[in-house]
Amino acid sequence: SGKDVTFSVKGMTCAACSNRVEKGLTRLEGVEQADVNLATEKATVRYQPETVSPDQLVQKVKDLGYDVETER
Ligand code: 9UX
Repeated sequence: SGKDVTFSVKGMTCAACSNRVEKGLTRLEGVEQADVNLATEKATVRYQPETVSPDQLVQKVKDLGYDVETER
């Protein structure tokens, strides 16, 4: 179960960046899966909405030092 959200992550310039973002998101409570693609600059996260919000996911990425563009 869980919900999926996708947003753009800007400022990743090597594979260690995308791995860092992916692991950081995955370690958040309520995150079931996180995929971060360096080439497309997309993060797709499956999360439990009872536990964590998309805003918190975005904030985590910003805390790691990257910029986020959300889709609408
Ligand atoms: Mo690669 Mo990213 O040396 O913050 S880890 S640029």
